[in-house]
Amino acid sequence: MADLQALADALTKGDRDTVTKLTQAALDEGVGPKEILDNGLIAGMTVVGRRFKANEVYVPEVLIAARAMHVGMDVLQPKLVEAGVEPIATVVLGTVKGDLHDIGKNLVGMMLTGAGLKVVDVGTDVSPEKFVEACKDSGASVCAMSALLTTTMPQMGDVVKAFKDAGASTKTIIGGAPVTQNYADEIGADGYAADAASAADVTLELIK
Ligand code: B1M
Repeated sequence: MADLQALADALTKGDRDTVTKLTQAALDEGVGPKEILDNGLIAGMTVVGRRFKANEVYVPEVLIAARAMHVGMDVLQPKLVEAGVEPIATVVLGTVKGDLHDIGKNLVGMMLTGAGLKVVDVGTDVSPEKFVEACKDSGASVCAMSALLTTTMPQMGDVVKAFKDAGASTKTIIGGAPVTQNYADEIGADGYAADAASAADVTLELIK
């Protein structure tokens, strides 16, 4: 019988072979792709996120688990498309203009994907215009921004303003080492998260 708990456990360990094998086995047994996604892959990634937040695991473990999530998704994706399963929401994610730091942003992307969201990663050094355009083009309901430099943080305010000026209802979430909740309040961002796992939690709250 398909063991989705074993699949989730294998993902938390970053065991790619077992993730591939158990995802395929569950499909072969007729388990729905959405159930495998929710109770296997996302369940595993949620555990990784919780452990990361609690400092029980660190960046390398998250990267390894995310790679296992990717191989599972490779098996599952065609079946999800066939079954017409849509992602919960689309999130545009990028590092703001003038800023090239992308390690934290990439972790945020992995956690968002792990939470069942579709992520459109627009990279680093992203201008306010590009954020707005990418959200419009992809139909994203959330724009997620990362900044690691005190000098680039003000760009986040410019992006929030650009959405307001465009009359867009897109929610904004910000984070990065120098960013705080106070700063998010100051610039009128809808959400702030201190780490990648919290970014997924806050984003899910924003789209509720
Ligand atoms: Co840079 N750098 N760097 N750097 N760099 C810092 C950030 C710095 C603190 C180092 C220092 O001086 N102690 C300092 C910033 C000072 C400041 O402004 N307060 C600094 C500087 C000054 C610079 C340059 C200006 C140096 C120079 O050239 N003179 C330059 C700027 C280049 C540019 O961006 N235009 C520069 C360049 C670089 C490298 C290219 C060499 C490299 C980046 C490589 C890359 O990203 N591909 C680099 C690195 C690696 C760092 C440090 C050492 C590590 C950053 C990192 O990846 N951390 C950093 C010092 C430090 O932090 N110890 C430093 C690991 C990562 C997992 O954490 O990104 O914080 P972090 O992400 C966290 C959270 O912040 C959060 O989740 C993640 C984990 O859960 N988070 C979000 C991040 N984004 C989020 C978004 C969210 C929510 C949460 O919602 C959307």
